[in-house]
Amino acid sequence: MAISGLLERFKKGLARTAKLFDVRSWFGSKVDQEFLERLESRLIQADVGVAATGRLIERVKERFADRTADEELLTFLKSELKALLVDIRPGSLAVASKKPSVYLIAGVNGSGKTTSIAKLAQRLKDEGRTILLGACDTFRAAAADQLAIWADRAGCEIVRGAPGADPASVAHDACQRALARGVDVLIVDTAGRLHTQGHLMRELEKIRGVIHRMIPGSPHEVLLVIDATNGQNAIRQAEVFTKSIGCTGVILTKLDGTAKGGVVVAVRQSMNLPVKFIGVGEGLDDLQPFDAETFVESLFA
Ligand SMILES: Nc1nc2c(ncn2[C@@H]2O[C@H](COP(=O)(O)OP(=O)(O)OP(=O)(O)O)[C@@H](O)[C@H]2O)c(=O)[nH]1
Ligand SMILES: [Mg+2]
Repeated sequence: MAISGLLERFKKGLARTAKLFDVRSWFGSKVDQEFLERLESRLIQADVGVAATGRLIERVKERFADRTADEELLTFLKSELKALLVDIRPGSLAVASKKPSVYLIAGVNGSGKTTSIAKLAQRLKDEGRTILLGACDTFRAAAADQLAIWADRAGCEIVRGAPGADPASVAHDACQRALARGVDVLIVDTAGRLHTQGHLMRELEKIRGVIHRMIPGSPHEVLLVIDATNGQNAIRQAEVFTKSIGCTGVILTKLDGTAKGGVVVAVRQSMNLPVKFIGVGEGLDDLQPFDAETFVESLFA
C-alpha cells in the first residue's frame, strides 16, 4: 500500500486517541506546571502507561520548562515517542527455514483472534503464500464455522475437529496436514480464555507443546491478540500469556473504537513485546502492519 494510504488508514483508526493529542491548540501557552500536568493526564488517558509517561514528562520539562509551546515541542514529543517504539519492524513475522511457518494465536475472549486470523490469512495469501488454518477452538461449534467461512473467502484449507474435541489433537492433525500439503504457513486459532483461568492456560500450553513436537522449531510466532479498549488490563494479560506460552508479539485490535491507542507504547515498554499488527476496523483490509513512524504521526495529525 502507498505510504499516504497507510497514513490515512492509521489516522482514521487512531482518530479517537489523536483527539487527546491536539498539541497544536496548545501552541503559545507557557510550558509550566499546569501545562505539564495537562500533557501528563492526556498521556495517561491514552494508556501510554505510568512509566513511559513519567519519562516523557521529565524530558519535556528538562528541555522546555518556562518556554512557550511551539512546533519544536511537537517535533520533540514525536521523536521521543518514536524512540520508545523504534526497534519495532513493521509487521514482520518470523519465517521458518523449512516449511511450514507456524503462527499460534491466543488471547482473551472476543479480543479479535478469529477475525485477525482471517485478515492475516488474506494478507499472506495476497503475498503469494499458501495457508492452512487450524481451528483449535473446539469450545463452541460456531467458532470453527466462523473460521471456515473466512477460510472459504480467503481460499484456504482448514482443519477442524468435532465440537468438544481436544484442541491439542486438532493442533496435531493440523500440523500433520500442513506437512503433508507442504503449505507455507499454518495459522492456529484457539478459543478465547481469561488469563486467570489456570486450566485453560494449561490447555494452551499443551497445544503449544504438540505443535512444537510435530514441527521442530515451531511455533515461529505466538501472537497475543489484545483488544485495545482494555487499556492497561492488556498488560496483565500479556504478562500471564507470555509466561505460559512465550508470546513473540501482539496484534492490537479495535484501535478504531478507543482513545487508548497509547497502550501500544505501554505494551512495548513494560513487556518488551512488539506490536506487530493493529486492527483498525472490521473489514478484511483493516489489519495493518504496525509502523511506529506512521503511528506517531497519526497521533498528532
Ligand atoms: N471495530 C473493530 N472490530 C473488530 C476488530 N477486530 C475484531 N473486531 C470485532 O470483534 C468481534 C470479535 O471478534 P472475533 O474475531 O470473533 O474475536 P475472538 O477473539 O476470535 O473471539 P472468541 O473466539 O470468542 O474468543 C467481532 O465482532 C469482530 O468484528 C477491529 O480491529 N476493529
Ligand atoms: Mg474466535
